[in-house]
Amino acid sequence: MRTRTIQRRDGKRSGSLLVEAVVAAGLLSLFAGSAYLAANSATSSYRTRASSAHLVERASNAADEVAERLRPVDIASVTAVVGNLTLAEQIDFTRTDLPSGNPPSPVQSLVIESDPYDADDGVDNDGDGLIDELRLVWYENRGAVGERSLVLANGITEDFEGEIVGNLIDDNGNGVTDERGAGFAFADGRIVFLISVGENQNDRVLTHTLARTIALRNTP
Ligand SMILES: [Ca+2]
Ligand SMILES: [Ca+2]
Ligand SMILES: [Ca+2]
Ligand SMILES: [Ca+2]
Repeated sequence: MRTRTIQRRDGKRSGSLLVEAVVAAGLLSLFAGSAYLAANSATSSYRTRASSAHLVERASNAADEVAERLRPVDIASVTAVVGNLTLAEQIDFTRTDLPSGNPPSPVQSLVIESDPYDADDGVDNDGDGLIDELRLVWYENRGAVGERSLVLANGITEDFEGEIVGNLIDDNGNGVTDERGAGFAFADGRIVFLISVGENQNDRVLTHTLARTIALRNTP
């Protein structure tokens, strides 16, 4: 069973300023030298400690949903809201490929957020075997009139596979420190979507991790 450190969140989220920034500069430099990206230049699954076809499908479906929404997008329209100063846990973007004369494209967002049925308290509140799990949600006009949303993935592990969040150590050696269970990185005009999903099977928490590099509309 996966072991966890659960007394590590104190103040972390409240102290993590949501800094909106143009994507390329900071995160690109963060990931450019990463051995992780070097080993994952294309779609890949790796470090599967224990898995199942169902878990593989869940991770793959989530990546498909992200890729479908990002491929038509101009990278220049993407901004990242950096939640934990490692992987971006929210990206906002608009469509710029629509015919002229159309109304302005609404702002879309892809957000990694807490599962509303399992508060961030170190307890498995909903009894599904995962503690404080996350989910991936697509929004249109988030927080504004006419907001629409769709949950794209549930059961994202709180921490990325092999990582313990909050100890300032890159436990899994992927070049990123204290990353949570899913997020977005940027490299060479592409977006890298990373996700660890988990589920309880016979009182064992199985996990599967996937990284997918997505070329956007104007990626060279
Ligand atoms: Ca909880
Ligand atoms: Ca849970
Ligand atoms: Ca790491
Ligand atoms: Ca760590």
